[in-house]
Amino acid sequence: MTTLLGNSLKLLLVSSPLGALGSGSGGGVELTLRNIATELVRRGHSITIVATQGSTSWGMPLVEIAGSPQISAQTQGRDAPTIIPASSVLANFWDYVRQVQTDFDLVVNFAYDWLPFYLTPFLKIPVAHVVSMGSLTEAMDEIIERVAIECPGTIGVHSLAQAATFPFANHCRYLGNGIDLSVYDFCAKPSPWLGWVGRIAPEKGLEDAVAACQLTGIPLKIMGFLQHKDYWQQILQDYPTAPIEYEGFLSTAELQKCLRECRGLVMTPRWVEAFGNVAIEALACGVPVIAYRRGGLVEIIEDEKTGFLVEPDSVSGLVEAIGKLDKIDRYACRQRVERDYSTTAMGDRMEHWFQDIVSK
Ligand code: HBI
Repeated sequence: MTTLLGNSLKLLLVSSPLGALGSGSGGGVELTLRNIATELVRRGHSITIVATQGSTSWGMPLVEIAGSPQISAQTQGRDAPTIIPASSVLANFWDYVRQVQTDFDLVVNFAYDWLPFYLTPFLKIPVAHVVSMGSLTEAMDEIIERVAIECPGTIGVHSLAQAATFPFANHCRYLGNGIDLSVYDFCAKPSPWLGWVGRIAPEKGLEDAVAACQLTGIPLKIMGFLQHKDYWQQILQDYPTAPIEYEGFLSTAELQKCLRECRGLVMTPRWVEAFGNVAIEALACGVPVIAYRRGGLVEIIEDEKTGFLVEPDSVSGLVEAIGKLDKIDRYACRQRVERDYSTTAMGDRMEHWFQDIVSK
């Protein structure tokens, strides 16, 4: 079987060890892995997904592995030690990879964890690492840099801003990201409310979006995985009269049905978002994005054209941008995603990357 760029590859995609694919606990990586896998199958490559027991694989070949999940990397301090729990699902993932590696051309690692990077030189086949976050700990920076130098061209990042957080920025391969535009319906005439989408956790800064809606009186629909219950309760206590509604953790189809109707999406990251999948999902529906000028979002949103980039952590900046939403041409938002973030555009970047690694 040959594909656009040569013969088809046998790819082993190893998921994030946080929780089951489809549960939301893996955050943006779940959508990223799904879109990459689906697009590469469409291009004639063969895919096998390794993920935690209870995962969905959207109809693609899946190997479910049991074991204890990793602690979320962004909850650790910069000097956090590498922790591997008893009966670690991550260690079980890579035991499996070692056993079957000769049946594949390339492993694609989606875990932001020390072990897959450390094991890379021990394996017989190459590993392409899709790094899902910016710099978080010394131990991760050190082990990713070692692989970046020993296995040149195998460290993939979603944005230049994310690469810039690492001391080895110039060793990173830009991947961007991509979504299947056919599942996002353009909406020309929005409803009056605003949207906020993401894991409900401190690094996502939801309280600022709630504060801005309290000030403007514009209702806010909140969608996403309720990861941090105390954090959510604190917001409800601090803003008892804010016009907010929690819609729950939604499937992509349900998410876009609600998201597309929003006048605008508000993104309030406290940290360097490696990319901002939610931003391209909103833009695909014609929804302008108001975001703090931070991380990968700066490369996605064109200020005053497809949304507004706001002074980081400035609620008044959010309020001012909300007042200007009607200036944005909603169709320009859709066109931006069609140009750079379709699964075709992303698939080209991934296919070139994988072929470059395998041909070395
Ligand atoms: N933490 N330890 C660890 N491993 C991951 O793969 C990981 C994580 N935290 C968050 C995360 N992945 C995903 O939500 C990324 O999409 C951000």
